[in-house]
Amino acid sequence: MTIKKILTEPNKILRQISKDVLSVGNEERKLMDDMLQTMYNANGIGLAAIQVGVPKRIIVMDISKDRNSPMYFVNPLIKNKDIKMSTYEEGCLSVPDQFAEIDRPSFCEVEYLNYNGEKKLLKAEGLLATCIQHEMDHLEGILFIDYLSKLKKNRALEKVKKIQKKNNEESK
Ligand code: K1U
Ligand code: ZN
Repeated sequence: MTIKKILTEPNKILRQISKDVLSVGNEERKLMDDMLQTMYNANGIGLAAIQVGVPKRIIVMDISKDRNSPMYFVNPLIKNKDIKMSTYEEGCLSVPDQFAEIDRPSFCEVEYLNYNGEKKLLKAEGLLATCIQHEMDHLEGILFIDYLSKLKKNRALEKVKKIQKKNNEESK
């Protein structure tokens, strides 16, 4: 398995709309394996394929404490969502070290294909619902900072650029 580079803001690739997967084969399963390793390595709870530069509608997640309950979503579709909203402090591996409270529907039902290409339905609430909606936004080129005011979004982006500059200087 390969640990891939996670793209960070600002990067136009992150703003692409990802394409449907026509069938779940070995290439997609290898991508899901690599994405999962990449996510675990970065201490994340979710990752969309576009974050490693692949514009396919594929997501991996693991919200368990012991990090041994991976979930794989191919071509996920929201079938139903609550009008009731929940607030969660979100982060994103593509917007390093920035966190903000974001409101999202507190419950959703998602239809998707699993690792073996079988059709499944997931009823999600709590962190699971928040995470799957955050990851599905990535498939549309949307980042959680897009929900913030212009001022807060620009502040977050400036901080990310500063961190990146510092990291680049340290690695020289
Ligand atoms: O980059 C990503 O899409 C992954 C992201 C997923 C996510 C976290 C929190 C709320 C919604 C979606 C992360 O894993 S950020 C990593 C992180 O620091 C974190 C981990 C667990 C809970 C909160 C943040
Ligand atoms: Zn994210």
